[in-house]
Amino acid sequence: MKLIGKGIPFSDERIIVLGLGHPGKTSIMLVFQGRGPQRVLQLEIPITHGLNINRIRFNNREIDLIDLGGSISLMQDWMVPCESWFQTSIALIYVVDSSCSDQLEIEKTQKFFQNVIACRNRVSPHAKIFLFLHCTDKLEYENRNDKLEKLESFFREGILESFITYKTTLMDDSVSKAFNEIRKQI
Ligand SMILES: Nc1nc2c(ncn2[C@@H]2O[C@H](COP(=O)(O)OP(=O)(O)O)[C@@H](O)[C@H]2O)c(=O)[nH]1
Ligand SMILES: [Mg+2]
Repeated sequence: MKLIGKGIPFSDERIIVLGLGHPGKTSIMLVFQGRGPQRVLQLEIPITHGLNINRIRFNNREIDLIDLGGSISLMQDWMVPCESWFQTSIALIYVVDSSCSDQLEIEKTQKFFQNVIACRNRVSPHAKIFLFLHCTDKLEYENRNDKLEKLESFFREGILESFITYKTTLMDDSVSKAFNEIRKQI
């Protein structure tokens, strides 16, 4: 049996949170744990090293929320995620900084999203997939919807599996709303 730390065993169910760079994975996890988004935005969040694991409880279930952020830099070939992370995962949340204007970075994270899905298909094909187009507040208001629609289409290119997209920001309650929806689906 694997241990979560201090001798506590891993839960049988896990949600994994992934995404390249610093799109807001840890912040989103803090909101999932019940912190107010505005408060989270004010925190000085240190860069995640290795794994960040938090146990959440709902509907009499105990679920490990695992932020794989820091592990990505430890991957030998970082474009191929380690399959063992996907074992017992019931959901996979992929986070993208929707305000990123560097096309190469966007292509890189889209490619990684595809690899993550391929990995999920091999190891935990029943895990639900959710894409968070995050930091929407950083997009110019005038062309925000256009930009988000284009980004979503780009992420859907070549993906046959169904997934749900949420457009989120810490500036409102969109992250907790998205999580309430996710809880109903897992
Ligand atoms: N403007 C804005 N900043 C955000 C939002 N979410 C996270 N951030 C900031 O983005 C930075 C990186 O967030 P963090 O959660 O550490 O990202 P991670 O590296 O993916 O875990 C931090 O300074 C956060 O305060 C958001 O919705 N809007
Ligand atoms: Mg982090």
